[in-house]
Amino acid sequence: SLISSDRLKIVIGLGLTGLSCARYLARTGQRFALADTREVPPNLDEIRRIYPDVDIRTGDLDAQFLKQADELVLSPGVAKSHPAIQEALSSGVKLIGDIDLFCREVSAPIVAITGSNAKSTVTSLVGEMAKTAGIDVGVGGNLGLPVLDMLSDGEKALYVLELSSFQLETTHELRAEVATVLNVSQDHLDRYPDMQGYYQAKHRIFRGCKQAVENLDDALTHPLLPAGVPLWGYRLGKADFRIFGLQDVDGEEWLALGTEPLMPVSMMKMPGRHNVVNALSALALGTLSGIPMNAMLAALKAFPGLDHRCQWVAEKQGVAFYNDSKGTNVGATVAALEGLGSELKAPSKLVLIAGGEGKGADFGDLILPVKTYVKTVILIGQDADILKQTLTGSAEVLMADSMEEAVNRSAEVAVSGDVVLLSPACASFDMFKGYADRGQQFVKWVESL
Ligand code: UMA
Ligand code: ADP
Repeated sequence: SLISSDRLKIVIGLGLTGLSCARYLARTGQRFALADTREVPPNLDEIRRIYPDVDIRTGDLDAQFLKQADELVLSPGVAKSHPAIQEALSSGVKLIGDIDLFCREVSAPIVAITGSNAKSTVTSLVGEMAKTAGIDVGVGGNLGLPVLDMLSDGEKALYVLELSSFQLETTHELRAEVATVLNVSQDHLDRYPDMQGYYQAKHRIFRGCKQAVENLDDALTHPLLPAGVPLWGYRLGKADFRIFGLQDVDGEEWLALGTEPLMPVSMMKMPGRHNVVNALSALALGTLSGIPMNAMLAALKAFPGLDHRCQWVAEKQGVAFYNDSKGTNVGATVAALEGLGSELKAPSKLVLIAGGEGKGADFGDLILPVKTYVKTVILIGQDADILKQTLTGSAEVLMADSMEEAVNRSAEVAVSGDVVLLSPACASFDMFKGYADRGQQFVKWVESL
């Protein structure tokens, strides 16, 4: 039987991560069992067919079963506070995640990126910079490609990893070449009762790192490092020694490092001020991982940004429509409002489509940017009423029952020069399959205006 005196790993979760762990453990000849808290997790029959000799348990986790493991390999979607997991831990079982398994195997340098927002954008951009430089790079993690799946066809020269706080909670030995927390704002209050636990999970990214990057405009990104670990920074302000920032060159704004101008901001394709921040952080991370500057700047000029992140959709009668469906928390929507709003010329304003599942968040931080940049807010979804209470008095507030109605009303209230922005500050699962589905529906109705 699988349960013998040999070292045993129990992989908890049969999603993308759990299956990548199973593939890796099978490939490397390690003993493992599988568990999932759901009675019938997706693809269960197929998984049983692929691993006929593996013990697979479904339904509520059983502490006695888990205690037989040396290590539990926990998927990010399962909270480690689960009583059966806690009981196994107190009897001496170790808790790890797929990132630990990956780090044990890999000797190539790792660029490790976390934050409440902008992770996917910065991870993809650093990946593009490396590719432009001809570096054999693996780009994955929370972005969608589980890290262990990047090992199946041999080791790369460089890895750029997007890491969530859930993944970092179970990570012990990252030892990144360069690590960063991009920003910290409220999210996932369903898993973290307070900001402290969330902050601490994110800062685990710096454990054993060789170099680090901080966002000087967000004090919560500042790492506590052992003496001698180089710390670089960036800010939407003056560049300096080891600080990426901005510089005026003959009245034109340039990205800069120290006293050296690098490239005019206007040459970037990504829209909005917040993407200037993202460019600066990618330049800092790329520099510390040894990517040549000319390749980084070429990649930056070419990178249009990712779909559903302040993505330009269309212009209709002088009104531009932007899809920021990935704006799934308050911090993201604040960045999108300031990012696009600060580039508008008076009297033009934003029309904001927002709402959905608020995940228990406090929407108060939306008030100031809505007052400053928004003329009309159009609300959809489960928590529309809570948003309405918060934002009434800061802008005109309208309610809509569907994305179609929201888009149609936005087109009625916007005049030439205005910008319509979908940036919900909420999760999408009340009305849509996910943020991508929500964004696609927005695009569909905009195109049919
Ligand atoms: N689930 C159970 N019981 C289990 C296992 C999972 O109910 O035993 C549920 C979870 O609650 C969740 C779903 O199944 O609703 C998926 O969980 P999972 O841990 O199996 O997730 P994976 O499919 O492995 O995907 C994970 C990340 N998902 C989560 O962290 C929830 C993916 O990030 C990531 O791309 C993938 O690993 C590869 O690294 C997604 C995400 O939403 C995009 N991340 C959150 C975010 O970005 O805000 C953190
Ligand atoms: P993540 O992977 O962390 O969710 P994304 O790159 O997918 O990050 O961007 C998600 C959203 O975060 C975007 O749609 C935008 O609203 C917001 N955003 C982008 N850049 C920043 C930034 N520098 N600071 C705060 N929010 C940002």
